[in-house]
Amino acid sequence: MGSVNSRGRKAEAQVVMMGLDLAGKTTLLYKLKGHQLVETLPTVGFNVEPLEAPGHMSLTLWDIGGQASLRTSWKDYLEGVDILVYVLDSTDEARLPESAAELEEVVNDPNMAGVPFLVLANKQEAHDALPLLEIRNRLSLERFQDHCWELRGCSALTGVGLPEALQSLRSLLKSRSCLCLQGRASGAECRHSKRS
Ligand code: G3D
Repeated sequence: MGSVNSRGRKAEAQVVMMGLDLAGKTTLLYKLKGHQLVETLPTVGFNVEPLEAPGHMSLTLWDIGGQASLRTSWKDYLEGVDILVYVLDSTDEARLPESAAELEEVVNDPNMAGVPFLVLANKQEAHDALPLLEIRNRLSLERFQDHCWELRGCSALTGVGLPEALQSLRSLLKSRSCLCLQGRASGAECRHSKRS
């Protein structure tokens, strides 16, 4: 994965989106692309789209199918990844433990060493969405001390939170090359930056 420009730096950041099926990954991908809402079908394999994001950020977004039968191949998409976006359905309390277990498995993959990740708690506009703080606690995000990460709420349906999610992507991508400072915030955003 990845292409290199004349300065020897990656011209496009490779962004892999994972999460359980029905979390809203495909909806998110096409909303970010500025498309009208599309009727989604379960992703068999992956969807991939280039995205020019604000701040001259060129991304290649990989939306990887999240059905249980496809999750064994998730690790195949992690080689050369620049950042992981892990999407979860904030209304699916029943599958939160399953989602947390899959996140742990992915983050602990050797290809994820030093790779930051962004957790997007999707469907936040729904009346039964779990609050961000509760999601942070239920995912035990604090245990991922060896990675820079952020948690953000969003709605792929309405687009609320997506500009902020892109900002997080930008700062997490920068964190790969910069000295990180320890920092946390609560409310709309939770963040952990690895101490180098
Ligand atoms: P996936 O790619 O992670 O499997 P999809 O998920 O993008 O296919 O979305 C699964 C379902 O969740 C879709 O509903 C989609 O419309 C819905 N969805 C996606 N994002 C949001 C959101 O932010 N809010 C709400 N309320 N729903 C969302 P259907 O009914 O087509 O299965």
